[in-house]
Amino acid sequence: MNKISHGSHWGAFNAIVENGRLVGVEPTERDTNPSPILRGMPDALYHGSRVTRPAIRKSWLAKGFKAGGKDRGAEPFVEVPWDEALDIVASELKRVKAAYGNEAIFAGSYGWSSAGRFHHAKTQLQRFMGGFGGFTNQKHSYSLAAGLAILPHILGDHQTLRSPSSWAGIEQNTKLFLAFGGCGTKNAQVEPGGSGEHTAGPWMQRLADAGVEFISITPVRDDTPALSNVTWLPIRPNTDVAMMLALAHTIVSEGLHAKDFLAQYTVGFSRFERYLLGQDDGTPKSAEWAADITGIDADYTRSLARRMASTRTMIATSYSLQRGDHGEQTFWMTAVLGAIVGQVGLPGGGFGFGYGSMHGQGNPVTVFSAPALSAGPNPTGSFIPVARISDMLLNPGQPYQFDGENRVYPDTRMVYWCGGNPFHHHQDLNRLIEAWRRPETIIVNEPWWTATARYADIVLPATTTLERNDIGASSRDRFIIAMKKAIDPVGDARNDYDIFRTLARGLGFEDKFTEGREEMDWLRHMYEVSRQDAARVGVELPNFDGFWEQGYAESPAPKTPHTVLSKFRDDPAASPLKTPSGKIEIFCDRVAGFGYDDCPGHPVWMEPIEWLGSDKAATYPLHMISNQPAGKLHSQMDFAGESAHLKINGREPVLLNPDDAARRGIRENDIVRVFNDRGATLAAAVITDGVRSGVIRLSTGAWYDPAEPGRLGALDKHGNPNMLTPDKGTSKLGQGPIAHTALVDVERFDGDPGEVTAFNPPKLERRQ
Ligand SMILES: Nc1nc2c(c(=O)[nH]1)N[C@H]1C(S)=C(S)[C@@H](COP(=O)(O)OP(=O)(O)OC[C@H]3O[C@@H](n4cnc5c(=O)[nH]c(N)nc54)[C@H](O)[C@@H]3O)O[C@H]1N2
Ligand SMILES: Nc1nc2c(c(=O)[nH]1)N[C@H]1C(S)=C(S)[C@@H](COP(=O)(O)OP(=O)(O)OC[C@H]3O[C@@H](n4cnc5c(=O)[nH]c(N)nc54)[C@H](O)[C@@H]3O)O[C@H]1N2
Ligand SMILES: [Mo]
Repeated sequence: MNKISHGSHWGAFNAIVENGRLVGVEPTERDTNPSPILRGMPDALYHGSRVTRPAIRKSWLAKGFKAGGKDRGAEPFVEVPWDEALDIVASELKRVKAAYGNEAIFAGSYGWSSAGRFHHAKTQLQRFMGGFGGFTNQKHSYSLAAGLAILPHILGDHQTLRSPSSWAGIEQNTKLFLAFGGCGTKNAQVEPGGSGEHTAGPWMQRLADAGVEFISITPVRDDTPALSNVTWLPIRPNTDVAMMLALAHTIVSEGLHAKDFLAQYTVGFSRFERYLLGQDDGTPKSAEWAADITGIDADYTRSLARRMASTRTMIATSYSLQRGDHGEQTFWMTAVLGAIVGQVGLPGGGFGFGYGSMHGQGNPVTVFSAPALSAGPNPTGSFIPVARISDMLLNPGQPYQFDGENRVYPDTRMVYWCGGNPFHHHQDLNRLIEAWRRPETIIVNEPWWTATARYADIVLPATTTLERNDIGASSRDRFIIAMKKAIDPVGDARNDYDIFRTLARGLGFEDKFTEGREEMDWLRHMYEVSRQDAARVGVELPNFDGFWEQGYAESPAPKTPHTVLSKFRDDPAASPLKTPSGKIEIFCDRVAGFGYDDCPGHPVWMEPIEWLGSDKAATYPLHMISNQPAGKLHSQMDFAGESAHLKINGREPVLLNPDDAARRGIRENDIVRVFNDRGATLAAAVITDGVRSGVIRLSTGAWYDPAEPGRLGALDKHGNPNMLTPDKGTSKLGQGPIAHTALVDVERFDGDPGEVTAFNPPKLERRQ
């Protein structure tokens, strides 16, 4: 038996290997709070849904791109040898490039793939495509599109988001912690580059022990752990800006606002104040005004506001709030509320984003660059905002607006996805399926037969992280993890690096792609670059061999807590923000100058396209929250371990309030149909007073499992919430996804739900 050091998005661990087979996984000794996601790995590795050989959709193999896209997802695949598959891919690449140019190749390939920084699938694809002359990319992320777009305008950059004040400073200073969207610990067990130990759970306990009081403002109780000192405020979804305005209104109208701070560190308060007090529109944004919108008692809001003004308060907003319609406003208003309270830049005060959303949030930031592979330049410069994929495919050549620019969608002929799952992550999957029929050729590298693979033309089997050597690292984690190869590739799977290297060889740019390095040369190179950078700031890391031997490298925790914007507070002239004014832009001329009706010059409450206060609620009276799943990362390993364990008779659980269930005659564990005019899905009812009435929670990640594969509008059998979510941008500014904005209804399903078949591979034929 061998124990082999490895790492994942859900933490570092040891792979236990016997006779070349993975037989178990165990968390490292260091990790006092391991993630439940880990235990699915052995099952997932050898699962029947692995792609084991290159496969081509039957009619595409016969007719090439002339096969057309309407039967994607419905046809069998034919397995072919690697050489043949790669020759076909190379000639398709050449054909599309020659006929339509590199912009016609969409390789944005959004997705998390694995924690390893070298075999990072999307980066490998984009390095390859860059060498091939370029592609159309995606900008920003599904996680944070609206927030990433708005913050540079109002705060100059992303530092308040990427490195919010550390837990240590909160423990020592904060009295009141306002958690919009809650402050959960399960989401915070996950990090793009992995982590050496899980810190958020232990930190939350320490904060509770230190007497920090949490106000958890969210429709779902378990968004914040059940610690002492937690008050749950079950707000109506997507109304947080109204609540924040009401808090600001009380503070300002009672003269409790930080007038000196506002004068010295911000611009535009007086314009905003007119709006807040209703001096132009006749509507003061008072606690009473907000109560009708949010469902939160006005007296409570007022007393909370007074406490915020008189005690050290952290105003924390989770990522989730900006994944709703007008999501930009939630982050902007968070910063404005923080400025009004006036504790920005003080330890434990001000505002922060994403505590409880991601492992790194609140962790100390390393002062050197973590090992990483660069994708290099994209010669075309072409991109779309991350979540506008269906819009792009459906509307080639059409204009759209984005962050002050007038842009045009490219004409996409080929899609290449490597390391992501749009049939998991994108909203309104029926619309995606329609859009997905348009390109001539779709190529996917995948370890598993996800819906994205099944709806492709050419599927190349990729290894998983345990089948290769890699390095896991993040700038917000003290550990660099050696991810050592534990087993040989499953089936005929190949590393993405090797797939692209072979393609690059055929296309004449292998040396440019590999830079003459093999896998271990790359790891050594990436590590050494980082080690030298660390040495420059006085952090001594072991050399590569020492690191690899030990299985990890550790850098010391900083002695003093980090407080975001403290330099700006200490000396705003010497350390101005990178905004035009150098200050926090409460009113932003640049944003106002864009003239967008859905993102004006200061934060405002705007009704989302769907919410419990809208007319549409008469037809679809329940607001669906589709949060991140507890048992898995997105769609990964949905069929294994904790994720499988949390399903009810194989279907995804949907949380319903007892009143909403009783009104519909729904009992515990009933199969229910969740539906609206975009689609429908089957899930299993869990009845709990832990969700606000009028709200349901169906976590993301259940693999799309159509009752009639390939048919538009087919019923999904398995609980995928993206059957129901709207595919619209947050605003013209951010164009981010709005997954947390969706009205639905639920009914008991008495028909034949059919078997869950998502995890069976498609029909595979062997070559005649
Ligand atoms: N309704 C709703 N939808 C959402 C969200 C929501 O809150 N609600 N959240 C959104 C957010 S924040 C995100 S980040 C996205 C996540 O969306 P994704 O990142 O697309 O989701 P994953 O399931 O992690 O997809 C990664 C894919 O990469 C594959 N993979 C793993 N390792 C490798 C490898 O080495 N090589 C290759 N080629 N492939 C590999 C996995 O099998 C998997 O299919 O979802 C978004 N979608
Ligand atoms: N276990 C696990 N952890 C993960 C992931 C995973 O897939 N699995 N994914 C990771 C990724 S990629 C990301 S981006 C982060 C995302 O981190 P977040 O965006 O913070 O996560 P969510 O789970 O979407 O939402 C958190 C909670 O916000 C609440 N919420 C939703 N809408 C509203 C609203 O309008 N108002 C209020 N007040 N609350 C609302 C919901 O009740 C929800 O449970 O999580 C990361 N962590
Ligand atoms: Mo995300």
